[in-house]
Amino acid sequence: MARSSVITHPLSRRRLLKGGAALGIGSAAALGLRPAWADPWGQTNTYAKGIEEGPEVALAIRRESLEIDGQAALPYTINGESPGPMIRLKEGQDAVLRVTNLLDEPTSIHWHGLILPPDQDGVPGVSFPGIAPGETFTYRFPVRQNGTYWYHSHSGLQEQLGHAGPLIIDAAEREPFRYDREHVLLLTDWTFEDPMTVFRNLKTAEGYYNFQERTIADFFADVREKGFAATAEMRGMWAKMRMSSRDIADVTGSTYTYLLNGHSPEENWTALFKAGERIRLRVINGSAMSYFDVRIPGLKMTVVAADGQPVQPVPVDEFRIAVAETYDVLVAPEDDTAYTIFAESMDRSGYARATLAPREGMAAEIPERRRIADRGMEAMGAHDMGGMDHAGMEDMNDADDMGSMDHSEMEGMDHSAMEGMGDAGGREPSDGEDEAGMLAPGEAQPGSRYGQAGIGIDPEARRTLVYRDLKAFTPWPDRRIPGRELELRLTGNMERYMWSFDGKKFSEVTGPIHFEKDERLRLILVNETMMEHPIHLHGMWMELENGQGELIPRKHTLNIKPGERVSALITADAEGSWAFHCHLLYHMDAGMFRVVKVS
Ligand SMILES: [Cu+2]
Repeated sequence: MARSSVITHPLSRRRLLKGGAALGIGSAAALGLRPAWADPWGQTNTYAKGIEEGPEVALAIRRESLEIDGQAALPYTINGESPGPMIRLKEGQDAVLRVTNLLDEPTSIHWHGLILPPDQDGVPGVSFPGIAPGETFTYRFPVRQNGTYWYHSHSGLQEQLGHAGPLIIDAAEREPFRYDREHVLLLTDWTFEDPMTVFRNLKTAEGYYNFQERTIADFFADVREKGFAATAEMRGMWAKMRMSSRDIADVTGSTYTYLLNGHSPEENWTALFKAGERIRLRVINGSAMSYFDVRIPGLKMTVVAADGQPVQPVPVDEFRIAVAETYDVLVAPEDDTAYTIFAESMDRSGYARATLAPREGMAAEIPERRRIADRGMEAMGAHDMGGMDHAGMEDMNDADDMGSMDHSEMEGMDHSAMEGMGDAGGREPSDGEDEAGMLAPGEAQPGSRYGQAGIGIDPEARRTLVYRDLKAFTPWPDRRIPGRELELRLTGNMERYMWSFDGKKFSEVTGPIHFEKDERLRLILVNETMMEHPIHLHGMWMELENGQGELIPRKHTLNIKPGERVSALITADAEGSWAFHCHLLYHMDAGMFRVVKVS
């Protein structure tokens, strides 16, 4: 196997094949048969795969031949497109979504991030039986929110092969920001392999897609740098954990072609603008397994929403988007020039790319890819720090935080009030903390690293979004102090490719996780593995306790870094059964899945 190909350029082989494909597009254009995504202006340019306007939408699911990156492929399609069209709804509508299964296997659509009745959530075996071949299932629900979301299959591994699309909900009232034009940017990871083969490969050979193992040469380089004892100790530690220090992602660019709106980096989908406009980019990570670091060299991006919910503006140069998250950013290009939208996979094995340009056919420079990050002690965070609060230590260095104040002096005091997050309802300092031994609502858990973007990000290189930046505009309605804490460990065995909660795969658990109807609880997630996991709760928001007190952001998907301990507040107001899982597709399938029952 050509092991070096992933490190040099995963597309070099395909580039050779591209000539023919480019000709194909050219001749189609000559015949007036330009593909829809090539249409530069008008609505089709908002998103490359067309729009289905609500409130009534009909979707047909097929498996059919399409070209992806210029090669013959057999994706799942939604109304003939893969990934599927954008569904556009309005807040306040009653959505009617008719999904017809034209496959010879069951299917489903889950509306990711939407608050809706449990039988409309689209998870086979939890919300409904699924959609049988030949059947049409009609989803009906009131649209009670707005923002950038997405939809995808919740059946088997279908999502890996393009069974996903954007779901945009226009706000009933003015949003807290304005813009002149918008583009949807849907990131996916495509493979020409059968996803079942990918899964089998992961189960039979650890690191099958990971050709970035450290070599014996690296070992001696480490010895020179750190000395023999330290190096041997480090190596021993990795061996004991049956992990490689370079397992950043378990499926990589060696099989994946990273797509932006269904198009490969070489196809270079172009999002158009006029100089001086303010543009809203709705970025969705609809990947099965890939995190991306997104930036547009030459443009500042202002983050204005996370997971569909507005946040106070955060100007950044780059943001990491976990699988299943969405971010809305504003950019304001002043010049009549092209910019590269660059989404580098977290493991640096490849990238997705598009161009933001005033005219078609333009391109800007593609940035150099960063080196593969190494999961050293730093990346392991709280685990190695012997219970030390890494995040707390980091807070101290932050100018905008508490300056030189010592947190230990604040014992027993009301942190949220101290940090100017607003009132804490005038309650006594000891409230919550002493009686129940709990942190004040909104306080960051010891062991969290909300001030860090994560592995492979150099905070000195550019301003990168971190979870602690996310701040709501107003407090969320339920101000109750959580009545209890529920702790779940994220567990796994990389070598056997088993992923689980509390050491138990979904097939091994006897019943659902119980939330008491209408209770307010704190969910604590402790990542005991060496990988990031994007944890998704259906049916209810999770208010991420990122240290912003009353103004903590609410999310549907939380990225938990290796070794990290994070928490979220939940109002269990959605009676019924809901899926709760890691959104890495193969982790979910391997058992990192639970049912939450609210009753
Ligand atoms: Cu996972």
